[in-house]
Amino acid sequence: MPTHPLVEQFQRAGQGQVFAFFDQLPAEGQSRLLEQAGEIDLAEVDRLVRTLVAKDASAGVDLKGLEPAPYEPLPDRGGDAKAWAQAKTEGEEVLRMGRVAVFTVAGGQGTRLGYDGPKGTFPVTPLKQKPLFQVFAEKIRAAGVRYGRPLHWFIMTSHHNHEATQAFFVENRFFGLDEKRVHFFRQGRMPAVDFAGKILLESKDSIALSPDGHGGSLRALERSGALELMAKEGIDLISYFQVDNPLVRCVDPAFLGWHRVRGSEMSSKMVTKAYPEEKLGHFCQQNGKQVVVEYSDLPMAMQQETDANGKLRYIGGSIAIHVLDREFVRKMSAAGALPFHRAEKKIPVIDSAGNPVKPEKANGVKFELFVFDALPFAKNPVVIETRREDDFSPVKNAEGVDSPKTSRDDQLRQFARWLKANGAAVSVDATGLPSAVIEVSPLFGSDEDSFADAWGKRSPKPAVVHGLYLV
Ligand code: UD2
Repeated sequence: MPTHPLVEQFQRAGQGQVFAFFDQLPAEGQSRLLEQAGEIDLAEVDRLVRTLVAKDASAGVDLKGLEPAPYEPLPDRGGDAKAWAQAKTEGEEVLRMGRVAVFTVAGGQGTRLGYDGPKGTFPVTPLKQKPLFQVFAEKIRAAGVRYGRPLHWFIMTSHHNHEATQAFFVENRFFGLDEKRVHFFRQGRMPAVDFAGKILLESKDSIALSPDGHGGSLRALERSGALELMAKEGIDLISYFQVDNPLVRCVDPAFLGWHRVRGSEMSSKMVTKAYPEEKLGHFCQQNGKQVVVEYSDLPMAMQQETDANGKLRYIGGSIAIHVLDREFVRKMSAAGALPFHRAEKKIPVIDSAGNPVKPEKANGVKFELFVFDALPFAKNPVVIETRREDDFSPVKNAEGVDSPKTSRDDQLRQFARWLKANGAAVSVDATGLPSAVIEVSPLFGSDEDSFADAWGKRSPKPAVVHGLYLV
């Protein structure tokens, strides 16, 4: 039987081991392996092995000339109130014109949370235990009503959770959204290699493949036809956020407005870091370009540096909320546009006899793309400050920081704050945490403004708020 052309290509590239058990496999296994092999760009793998795995590959991030990036502070923290107001007006305008799509990256595996299903299905709200996806869906529905244009929502999944994610939406009738405006697509995968650069097998008929990182979203948006669809629908702005953060404003007029006013191709939100070791990327600039340096890449001494007033010098923490121009995404979706990062991992493999091995220590390298690596290529990138309590309280760990408990408490604080700001009596502790369990449905109010409008129209209003669900 002639050798399959793909097998020959792998052999020529020095990756013939991928097909070591091919002849022993039933037809089904053979086609599975061939299909997976067909996903792999051998030239890309070869380049990554030379630049990121080989002994002489340059290690670490270049810190030469690194400085903190400038940002637009909030009006009550020294920012220009008029410019913020103008930005908000501009943002409301693009929302009314239907030029904005929402985009959630939801391909991660929730390993740290110890949760098995897609992370978006994790229950997060204090009273109704709504899952993350429902919180976003309702915010998106509410924004559609507020601005008179229903929004399209794109959700990036991974091979691992694609079916389960879609099924969850079907079971829940898309949480009231028009299903024609909810679009799912899978992110790409990358093969893991051993320290000699050889692609690893997970089983005889399956390559050790893993998601290509949230930066893979840019090429997945293009490959899936999402950008095409946006162009047809007159959408040129993409509101990007991560699946783990129930406080996020899925669309934020002021943020969209800053992006427009500045002629930015990719904009970002920052919070001031709560403490030096906080696990956030840092907004920096280097040789006139904006960059994000991940927490693991910025030496602790630099993370701890302070200015003359004792304020952290690298204060701008990235919370992974961006606005991207559609055409900028198209440009950045080209192969090789974004750099890959390497991560040494314990990768379950098979040995040369085909027996499964669960390694005790890192046995190989995975490759990942990060979305913020597009920033240095963006024209006029702008960073705006946001209040953590308005935009960021992720669910990442089972316990401790960024856990279901901290996120629930932050949601409760937000609901209490909105109520108090509008004259309701809510008893709270010194941290603003209410003693009663309150929940505000995004369909009632999803930010300060929409809440104030809805509360203003509410009649009768409770004078004192004990337990409450507002919908
Ligand atoms: C990310 C940022 C960090 C900070 C923090 C805020 C990186 C490397 N670090 O840290 O700087 O902004 O978020 O919360 O980004 N995802 C995919 N596909 C993938 C990998 C991830 O869709 O292949 C999604 C995942 O579902 C999640 C998001 O990307 O929504 C973040 O991924 P993470 O949990 O790996 O990032 P984290 O918390 O280390």
